[in-house]
Amino acid sequence: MTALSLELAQAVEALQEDRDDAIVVLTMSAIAFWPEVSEFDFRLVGTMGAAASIGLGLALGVPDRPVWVIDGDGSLLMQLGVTAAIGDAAPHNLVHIVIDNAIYAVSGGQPTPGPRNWVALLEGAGYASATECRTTDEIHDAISKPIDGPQAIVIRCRRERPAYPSGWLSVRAADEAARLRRALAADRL
Ligand SMILES: Cc1ncc(C[n+]2csc(CCOP(=O)(O)OP(=O)(O)O)c2C)c(N)n1
Repeated sequence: MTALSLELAQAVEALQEDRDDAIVVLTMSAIAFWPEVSEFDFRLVGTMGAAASIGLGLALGVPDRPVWVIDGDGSLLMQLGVTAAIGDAAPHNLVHIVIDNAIYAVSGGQPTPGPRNWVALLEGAGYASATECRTTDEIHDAISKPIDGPQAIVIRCRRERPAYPSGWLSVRAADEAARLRRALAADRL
């Protein structure tokens, strides 16, 4: 098995290149390296594990747009039950992207108790498909597939704590929710 070489920032930049008209809920390190914030983004700082629940609600409420959740492996593990809820509700437009760097990077780099096989776990929860990516080409390839049922993309990154830009944590969930609500309301006029 080759060593993992993909940097988290590279993975996140590759994702933004392909976001098109998706609503994107992102949490943890992904927020720090998301190149440009759109009115259709919801950045969740803290509340570990809630990003996927918020994304599930959005996917059900806005069925005509793709909804992406960019999650951390540690965060998802904190509220793994949401995967069964996603499998059960089966929103056709949800893409659950798990950034698996095998650590809790934000809180200092402690190892996460990652599952042996994320793909099997997410398929077992009822996702229509689950794909593992280790390069930006694999990410573009996985994202370009038509969404049909909840889709999981697990991105295996280097196990390292990135150098965070200053001030990246100053994001308020209430502001994020208000901006996204305004954008969705304007979109429906
Ligand atoms: C319930 C709870 N426990 C612990 C924390 C402290 N904490 C904040 S961020 C974080 C790590 C998040 O890890 P992960 O989701 O894998 O994302 P990464 O930091 O690797 O980007 C932890 C443990 C928290 N916010 N909430």
